[in-house]
Amino acid sequence: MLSDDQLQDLNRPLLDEHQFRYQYLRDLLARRHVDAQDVVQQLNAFQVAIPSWALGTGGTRFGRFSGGGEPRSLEEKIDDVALLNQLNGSSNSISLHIPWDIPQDVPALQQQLKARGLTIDSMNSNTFQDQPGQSVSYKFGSLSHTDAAVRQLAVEHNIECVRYGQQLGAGVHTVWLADGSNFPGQQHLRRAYQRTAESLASIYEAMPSDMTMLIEYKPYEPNFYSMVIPDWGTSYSLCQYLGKQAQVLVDLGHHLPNTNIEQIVGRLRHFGRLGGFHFNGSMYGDDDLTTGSTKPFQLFLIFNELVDAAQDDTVNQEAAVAYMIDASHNTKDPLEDLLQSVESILGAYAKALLVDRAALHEAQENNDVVRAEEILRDAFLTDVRPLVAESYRQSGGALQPVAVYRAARVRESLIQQRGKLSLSTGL
Ligand SMILES: [Mn+2]
Repeated sequence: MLSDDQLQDLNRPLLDEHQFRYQYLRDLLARRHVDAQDVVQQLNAFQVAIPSWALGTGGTRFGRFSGGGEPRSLEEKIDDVALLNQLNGSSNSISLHIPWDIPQDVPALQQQLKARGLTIDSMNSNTFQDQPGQSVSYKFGSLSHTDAAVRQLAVEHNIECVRYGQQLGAGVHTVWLADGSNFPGQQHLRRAYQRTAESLASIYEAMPSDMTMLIEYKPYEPNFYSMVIPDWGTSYSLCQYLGKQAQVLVDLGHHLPNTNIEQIVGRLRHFGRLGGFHFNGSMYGDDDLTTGSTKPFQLFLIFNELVDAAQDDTVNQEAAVAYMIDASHNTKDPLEDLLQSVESILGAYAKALLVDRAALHEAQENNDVVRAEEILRDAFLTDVRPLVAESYRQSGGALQPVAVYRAARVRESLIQQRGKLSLSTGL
């Protein structure tokens, strides 16, 4: 982390222009009867969890190009998230992946988290690859496998994740399955679903009453003919089968091209089954690009649904939505990418907060298509960067996190400490 003095020194040359731009936007919004400080406060409260696996360079099927200075241990991953949170005030939790992040010393880890002002957000199980010495293989599936011994191993692994989560205070256990088939006839489609439901029930029963199970879906990859949980409908049906503590997780990259994701979000909020998000950017599939880099309007429309539901008394507000980033990059400095991603998310949220909901409702009721669309476009096209920067400032962060990160030469010092070829993920 940077010292407070260092951060203030780096902010100082940026402050004058920031205040000019923020004042202008505040006056502009006041004319529309929007209180800028009110929006900034909601941004201040918004937190998005950082996944441990995004802190290092991700691999592809073809190669991996390390950027250097990557965290070598869970402790160093926590240090990196603490730095991100210091810069943007919006990343105060971390998602762990088991077995990549098995804690060696739980009390010491808890102490480190506390000292850094961080919490563990979610535990993520891994049955998409075999671990060294594993007794049976996940090659043909895990929770859905035809062999009861494989299913048992996968269930036990998930329960192990739940137990680590309990020790570390994680409120969420996330299940994403790679299970499926590559060829027609390979797998009995109904029976694979049934076996998965039963395996999930065994895990669900082992969860404490204050933990949420998030069930993530994905239409293809690594299996290309069928995935056992390919879509939100399947996730939703499994949640219905399991009970109230099961919720659907929407990963933005886990849809077929041109899917109307905002509509899925609206539906799941309506049913009280939207439990979490994995933010990333997608051009074609599970590309894991920077959030907001390719389809910023879609990201805004998703937040528009979330804000609309949050402000609607008829929508069940009980279930909390866990916001997480799920990405892994091959070309960018991972920390710069995460700062960009969080900034895009905050920007989309801020724009959604600017939508004139009463006017939009009226236009919708009157079937005024153009007016309704213009209301959304007006909010989307507002430059909200001063609101986001003000939120950073009020949280004690950097006015421009990426610029400050570079000016502080953070990567260079991490390379000095950790070396050029350090490795952090199991990907
Ligand atoms: Mn995901």
